[in-house]
Amino acid sequence: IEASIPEPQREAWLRHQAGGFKDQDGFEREVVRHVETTLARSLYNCDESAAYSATALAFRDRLILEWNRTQQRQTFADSKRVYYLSLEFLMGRALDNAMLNVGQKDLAKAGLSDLGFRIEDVIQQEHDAALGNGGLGRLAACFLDSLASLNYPAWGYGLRYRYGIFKQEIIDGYQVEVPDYWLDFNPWEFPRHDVTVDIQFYGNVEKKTNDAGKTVCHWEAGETVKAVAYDVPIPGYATPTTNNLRLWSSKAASGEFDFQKFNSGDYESSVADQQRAETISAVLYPNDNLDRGKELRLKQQYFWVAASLYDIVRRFKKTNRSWKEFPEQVAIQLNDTHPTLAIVELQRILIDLEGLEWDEAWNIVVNTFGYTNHTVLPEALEKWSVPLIQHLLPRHLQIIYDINLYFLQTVERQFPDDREILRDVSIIEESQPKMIRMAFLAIVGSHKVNGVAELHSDLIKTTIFKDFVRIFGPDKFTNVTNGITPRRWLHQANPRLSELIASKTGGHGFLTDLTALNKLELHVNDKAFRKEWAEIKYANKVRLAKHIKATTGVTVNPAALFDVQVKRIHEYKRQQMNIFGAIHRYLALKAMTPEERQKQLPRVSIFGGKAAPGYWMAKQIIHLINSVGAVVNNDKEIGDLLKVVFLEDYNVSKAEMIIPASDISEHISTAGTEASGTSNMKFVLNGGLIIGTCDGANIEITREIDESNIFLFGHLSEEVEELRHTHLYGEHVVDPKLAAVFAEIEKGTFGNPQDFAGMVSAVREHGDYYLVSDDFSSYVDSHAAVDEAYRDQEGWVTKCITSVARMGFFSSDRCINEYAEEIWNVEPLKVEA
Ligand code: Z2T
Repeated sequence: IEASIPEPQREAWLRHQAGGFKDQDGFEREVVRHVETTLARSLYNCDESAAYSATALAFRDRLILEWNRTQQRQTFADSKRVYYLSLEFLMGRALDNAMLNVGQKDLAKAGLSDLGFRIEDVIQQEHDAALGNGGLGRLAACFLDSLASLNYPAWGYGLRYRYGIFKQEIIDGYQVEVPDYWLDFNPWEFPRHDVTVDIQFYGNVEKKTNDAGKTVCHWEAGETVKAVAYDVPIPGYATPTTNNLRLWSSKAASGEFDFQKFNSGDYESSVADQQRAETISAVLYPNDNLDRGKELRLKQQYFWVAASLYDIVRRFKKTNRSWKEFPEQVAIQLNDTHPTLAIVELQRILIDLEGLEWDEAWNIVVNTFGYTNHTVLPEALEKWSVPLIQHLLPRHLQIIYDINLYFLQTVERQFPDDREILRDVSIIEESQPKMIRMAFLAIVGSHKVNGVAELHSDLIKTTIFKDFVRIFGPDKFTNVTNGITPRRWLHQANPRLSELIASKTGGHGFLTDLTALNKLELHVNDKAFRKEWAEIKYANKVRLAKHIKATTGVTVNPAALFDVQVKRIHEYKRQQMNIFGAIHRYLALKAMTPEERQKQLPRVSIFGGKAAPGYWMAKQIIHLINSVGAVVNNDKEIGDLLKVVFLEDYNVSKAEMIIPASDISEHISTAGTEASGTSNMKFVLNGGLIIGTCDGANIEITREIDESNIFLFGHLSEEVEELRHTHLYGEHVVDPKLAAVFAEIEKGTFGNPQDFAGMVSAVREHGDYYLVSDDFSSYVDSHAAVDEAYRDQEGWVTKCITSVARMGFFSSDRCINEYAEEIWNVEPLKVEA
């Protein structure tokens, strides 16, 4: 709008507007042009990597045109927008997704083949965009896909980390972390050097009188850092809508300290300042479900939040509306408490910079924000120390105190004789030092709070947030059960299955309305269909077997039952119980006669996942898995009957290969600890069954697919507290089968028992907080039931097809529509196809 082409010249402009390629020939021409000019190579030195780069650039050109049109259309329509604030976006690869979403993968496949390449190999060249830890970050990525596919005017806001989640290597059975420098060649981002925001830190606050004679607070910065926008286009599936993900990168603010020092000869310290500024967006914190309270992390949070809000407010101001209309134009969703400072920042903008009265400003703030909680684990609930906030963000601390004061005053009026509730719900915890409870601040500053699966949403209302339900009433709290995008997690990851489903359900409509999968139930007895279904699973297992051979050297039989647990390594997710179970199976096999052994079902126990670098117990679990594998996989007596493998560097693109190859996957968290889980949905959607506890979304999956199609075991969340109490204060007897496993570990069968002493003593001596012993025998029984069911191959296939047919509920499209209706009050922007 500021610098557009004058009317008379627009016609010429429009005549020359790039069109992107339209057919295979046009695509090939673009690829060759990019190889020869953009990449400065030729047909004599074009390898797969160059073919990838050129293909990506050709598709990027295409995306960019729709992206521009989408932004123009959304600006012109001037309707309410959604802003999804997330510190993590676990995007994975972009090329395959872009080709499928714009409907030109077949064309590209033919074009690349004509130029001498296999599209699968070209796709594999891309480095994952891994700006996230696990479920929370991948959920944000699925949401972006659904928002665009459903034509919602929506932006994601995040940080452009120079280093994403570390690359995991397994060396001598131990995890080693290698930095993930992913920006060498990234065609999917567009630097916007003209879109920058100065972000201030430290300094002090002064009271000043403004032009209207009112006293206002003025925050004098101690340090300023520049935020530079990098935009990533997000194409919707089968729609022209291409939304924007804006990632902020930190740079030294020019003119601040660098040039002064440079001129005075202090070059080195100028460079040091520059590097310090760039450190803010340098690295993703690699913790999943853990808060470590580091100052740099707080700087990241404020940097990102302040830049995003400045951007959002700037866009709103261009519409010349009155402030009270802000919540009718803007919905901001907080992905966990990481962006909670946005609440304080918006209040600061409104009262300090825009001159609104407190109450009017606060109304706007509360109506703008929604907060999603992703965990009840106490160690993951964010708290920031008051002295730290005082130092870094002095004005924000004052505002937080005021928010708390007004909040507690209303609570006091509501519950006049209850002293305890004031202490319990105070945003400030009266500890030494005082701490700010970010979840409480997020609740007070939002109009809706949601959990991510039914059990989880009930739990937050009855445990960690129960007092807030009394204060605000139950309607402020709601549930939105997580979902996954069927585009990536079925169509892209499992193309053959997607085609087979399309052939039986009347086309690819299920990709935009996943409930259409229910038509599959009509074909469950169709012989040819069942046969092809089984063949596809087998082919996916063959592909995984090749990967296992290539990366671990272990030969596995693709006809064996593939038993998969891939997710972040965490005690609450109980990979330790899984590996103890594998040891139990090994001991049982060893105790059998050769005749008995011959009757057993071969099994491959497959693990994958990263441990946070500072999580000692998680690393010990990885080491035990590898140590058990080293023994079992080389035991001649056992042969194919049991293999144990750990796949290194589990990430989104590996998930796309592993998940379609699973027969049974493990979702076995201690009841009440896994908020939802989302890989459980991906496995079932790909025709695998699950063994799991009554936790998170497993419960709703069971409700949808029927309990006859899932292997549930273990104690219920209501029982957990009492069991933990008994372990500590009553008598605690370790399950005898588990005791035998411990005895074997302590005999040294899997290497030095000292290496695994922590895992054993956590159960035996330290109260077994995660109830491994309590659930062990039902876990083992449940695995026996899995074996039994798998022997009946026909029955197994029936279970798988029936389950897939009933998974329609778990699309992230359903999930996003629920957010849009119940929390954001936004509507899709209709587009002509
Ligand atoms: C995370 O991945 C999750 C929760 C967190 O709480 C943090 C991280 Cl990094 C602070 C996961 C949950 O553990 C998982 O159950 C859930 O499915 C996922 O978020 C998405 O909601």
